Amino acid sequence: MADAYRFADSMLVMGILNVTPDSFSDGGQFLDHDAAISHARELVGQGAQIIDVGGESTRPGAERIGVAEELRRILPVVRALARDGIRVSVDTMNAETAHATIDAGAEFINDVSGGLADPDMVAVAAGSGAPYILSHWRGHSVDMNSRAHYDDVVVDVRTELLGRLEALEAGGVERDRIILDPGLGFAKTADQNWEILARISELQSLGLPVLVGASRKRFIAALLPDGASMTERDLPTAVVSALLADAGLWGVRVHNVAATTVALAARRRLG
Ligand code: PMM
Repeated sequence: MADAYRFADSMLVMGILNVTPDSFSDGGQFLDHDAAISHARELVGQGAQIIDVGGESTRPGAERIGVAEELRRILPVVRALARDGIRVSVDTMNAETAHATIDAGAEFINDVSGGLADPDMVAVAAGSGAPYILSHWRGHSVDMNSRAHYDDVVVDVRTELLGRLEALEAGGVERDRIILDPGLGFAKTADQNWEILARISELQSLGLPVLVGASRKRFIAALLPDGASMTERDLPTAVVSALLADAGLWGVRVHNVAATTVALAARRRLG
């Protein structure tokens, strides 16, 4: 993998910046561009090495928005962060958005659909030269829960990721700029998410860096008492981050960067 995005000595922490009115855990908080930019700076101060900027919610049941609205939400934010020297990934399923934000200084394409949602994405990823985060995905959020049927979730996710990896390579995205992500919560039940985490080495055995996004998701919330707040999900998220660091993961994508940074610091002292 190219040195520019290898984080060899420790696990990378990617801070989430959802510039959306409706994301499940932080929707509406950072819709204002200035609020979004200052939150990103705060996350960097807390230890995030990359800020993942998204303008379209993928919460279960979410409706799609158009590219114009997505770009209106995120493009000025991406531009401002890149100008600050902050490494940005763009969380989008749209080729046009990926193209415009890479032009504006984003460094990574984070496509939760693994190139399946937009037929032009593979070509844009190929032409951009940018590292591409390839997630496991079976369909849009509006009905993804009905697609959570697997013989063996880890084997099936691995096989489907491998299929997309081959398609991306055939389309001109070199293997050494692909990062794999099991897409926790995307067409997966709570038990399936835990199974994937427990057997993450089976995905790592494909020989590519692996990123995981467990932060604040419902299967994490299920560890807490009923009625626990969204921010209470940050403690179990941080614990999972530390355990994944033990597994040699490339990175975690989290909302509360400070909590994960502290968990990783504790792990380092023990390691
Ligand atoms: N999850 C969400 C959005 N983007 N990107 C990657 N690479 N992996 C994920 O698991 C992932 C993602 C949904 O969560 P959010 O609404 O909190 O951003």
